[in-house]
Amino acid sequence: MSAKDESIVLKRLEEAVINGDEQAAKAAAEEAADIVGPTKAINEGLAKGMAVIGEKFHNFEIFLPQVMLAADAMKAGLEVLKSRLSKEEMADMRKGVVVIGTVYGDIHDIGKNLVVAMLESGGFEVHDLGVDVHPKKFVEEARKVKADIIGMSSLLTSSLYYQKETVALLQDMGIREDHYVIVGGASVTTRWAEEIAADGWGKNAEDAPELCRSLIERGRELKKPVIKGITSA
Ligand code: B1M
Repeated sequence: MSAKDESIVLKRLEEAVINGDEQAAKAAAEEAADIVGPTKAINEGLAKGMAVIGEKFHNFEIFLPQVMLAADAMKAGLEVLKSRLSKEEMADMRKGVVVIGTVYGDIHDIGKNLVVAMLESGGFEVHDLGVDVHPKKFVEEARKVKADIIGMSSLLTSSLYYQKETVALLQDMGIREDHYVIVGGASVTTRWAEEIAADGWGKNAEDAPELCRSLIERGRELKKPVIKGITSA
């Protein structure tokens, strides 16, 4: 296969995501897996498309329904490509393990689902617990899958408390150091993240992979938790 064929098929994947076209994403993924291999197809096709979408959404050039269609197309392509990865490639791809959900009492999941899509396209193994997730469930699942990061989304001011409760539970169990905690969602501020001693705060879905990557890469050398909203002050 020529370099031209490779760039054509990668572009096709990228555009399928940008256009939110699931069928095109699946077809391009099948083709790309044979031509460039699944890893390159994920990193230089699907993820690139999702990055473009994130940027456009951030700049108000597109609206939420387009982002969600793109996320669905990305997932469809990812399913095909993941099935073609070898065990070694799977391990190489894995940037980290994230357990994520919307907190107890809150059923808003649109933003959380976008964060999940961004993290998956960024190479993270994501365990999505859905909505209305009790602190105990976050902690149990994080221990079970040996998560690097627990991510909690909250849209309701009345449910914010459960982010705090989850951090407190980790502390009470003596396992606070085992998992980074990141928080996000419309009701979450940097001040709140600091108050509950979270390790990070994500303002936007597109920030989430960078936030998780930076936490994992900097590892436990951090003497104290660092609160950072990547695109905000
Ligand atoms: Co409700 N709702 N809602 N709602 N709803 C809000 C949140 C509200 C602000 C509306 C308002 O009053 N102006 C208000 C909350 C007020 C407050 O507490 N401060 C509210 C309320 C009060 C309620 C009910 C109580 C209403 C009622 O029944 N009386 C009820 C609560 C139900 C419950 O949860 N128990 C309710 C119900 C619903 C619907 C079911 C109808 C629906 C949710 C559908 C669904 O999610 N499947 C809904 C919706 C759609 C909204 C609004 C209109 C939109 C939320 C949304 O999806 N935004 C919302 C008003 C608003 O925000 N303008 C509202 C788009 C989404 C992409 O943004 O979720 O912020 P967001 O996610 C962003 C970032 O925050 C970030 O990335 C995303 C993309 O950039 N992010 C993270 C999110 N999670 C992250 C996690 C991270 C990192 C980044 O790391 C872990």
